[in-house]
Amino acid sequence: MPLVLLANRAPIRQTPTGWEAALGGLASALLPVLEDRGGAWVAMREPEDGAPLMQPYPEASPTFTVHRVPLEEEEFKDYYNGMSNQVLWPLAHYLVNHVAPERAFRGAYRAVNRRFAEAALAAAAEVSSAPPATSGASGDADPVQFWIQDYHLMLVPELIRQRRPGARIGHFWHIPWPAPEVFRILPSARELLRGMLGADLVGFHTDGDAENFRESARDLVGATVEGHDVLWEGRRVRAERHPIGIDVEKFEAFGHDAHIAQEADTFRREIFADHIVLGIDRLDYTKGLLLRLEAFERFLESYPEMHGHVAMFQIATPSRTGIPAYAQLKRKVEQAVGRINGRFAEGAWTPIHYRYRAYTQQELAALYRAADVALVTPLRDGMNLVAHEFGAISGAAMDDGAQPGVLILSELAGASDYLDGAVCVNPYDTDGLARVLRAAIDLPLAEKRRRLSLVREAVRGLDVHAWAARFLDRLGESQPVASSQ
Ligand code: ADQ
Repeated sequence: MPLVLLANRAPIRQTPTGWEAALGGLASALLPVLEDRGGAWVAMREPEDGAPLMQPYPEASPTFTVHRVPLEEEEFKDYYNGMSNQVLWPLAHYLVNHVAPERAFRGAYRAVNRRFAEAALAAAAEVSSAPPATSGASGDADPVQFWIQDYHLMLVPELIRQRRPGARIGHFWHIPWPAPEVFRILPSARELLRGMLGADLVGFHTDGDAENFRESARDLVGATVEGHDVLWEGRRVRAERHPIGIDVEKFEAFGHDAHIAQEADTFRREIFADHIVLGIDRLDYTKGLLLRLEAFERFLESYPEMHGHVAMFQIATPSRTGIPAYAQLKRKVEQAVGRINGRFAEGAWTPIHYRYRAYTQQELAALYRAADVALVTPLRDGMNLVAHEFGAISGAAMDDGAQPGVLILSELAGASDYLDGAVCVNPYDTDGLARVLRAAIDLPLAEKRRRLSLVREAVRGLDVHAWAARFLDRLGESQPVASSQ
């Protein structure tokens, strides 16, 4: 059955030698599915981007089409920087003080969602010669499945449902879903919820997020909740946990790679410390960078015997640079790094090494391999794949005789529901984090091994290819009509 996938970003990018798969996990998981089933991927086209609006892919023997929805400058600012990333993103992460008033952004969000839905419907009409079912009655199987990704496209399921009532529509929500009392802050909360309830299956990373969604539907639009299902307008909407993971095979191969091992050794020598503490994040206020730096400062204050022996290596990837809060965070992080280094650096030892740029996956792999401790301390996170990547690479390297790394993980990240073996912390507790870091460095080798093995087993159980297959299987099973309401 053909698949029409909708996501904010396209899964392919242009390189000097032609178009190829983008780096993210989503593209690597879903491109093979689309190549196998045929269909389309609908994404936005940013202003100034010259990518084709319709592009058969792969170039050599196309099996599906990438459709791009072109956005004008103002529309992009309001839909993407505005509604998506200054309203929905901070709200979902419970950072209410970052939420901008939605009034100015709502119109563009609606318009762009409508254009995505139109593009998806046009793509569906192209890939299926059979006419779409005209009613939602069971037996009217629509020959196309739709899968919508994330918070940029909340209104799309309902818009598709209105035109193809018998379609199977899935939506995956990659970030946390807040408690109803937080979600209802948005003036358009009900409209957004109704949009998502056009789906048959709504996936989240954790049970807690799925439960918050069901409760929001019950409390805000009066839907009926029955187990994991929401009964809405004569249909059954499943809201359940479908935790994502990484491409395990690829990251474990990085962990066994001799060249990457060599790079890791070189890096360790250059850092000039016995213990390396690693942070890798998009520069985003949800990732807890400032409090992490503060915790490291407490650590240096409390444990002077560690001076000269421990160094933190923090990478921040530029992200959403058009939004003022991100530019402000960048300045604050730079100030904190400067303050701490100015206060504690001695001789050849620098306590914090900070880099503000994107790295290749191979470069990141060398850092993961070299690290003694990974600090993954978001204030909230849907899942957090950095934790998975570290577990896979450090775990594989341990098999080849490398020192096992310790994962320190925020209990407010979805990953903490799954990665047994991680040392869990409250990212707001800087004193606690400093103590945990001290203890992690001194953990006995056997305990480090035991913990890392647990992390790695959990990472293996959440492979991204299995995630996509499980979600789509489940979508295929969904019954378009509710049994009772
Ligand atoms: P993100 O918020 O982007 O994703 P995360 O899951 O941690 O967060 O993924 C970040 C990715 O970016 C990782 O693959 C990492 O390797 C990569 N990365 C980080 N720094 C980099 C750098 N300097 N250079 C290159 N790559 C870098 C959202 C949600 C998460 C959820 C995912 C998937 O916020 O909670 O886990 O979607 O659903």
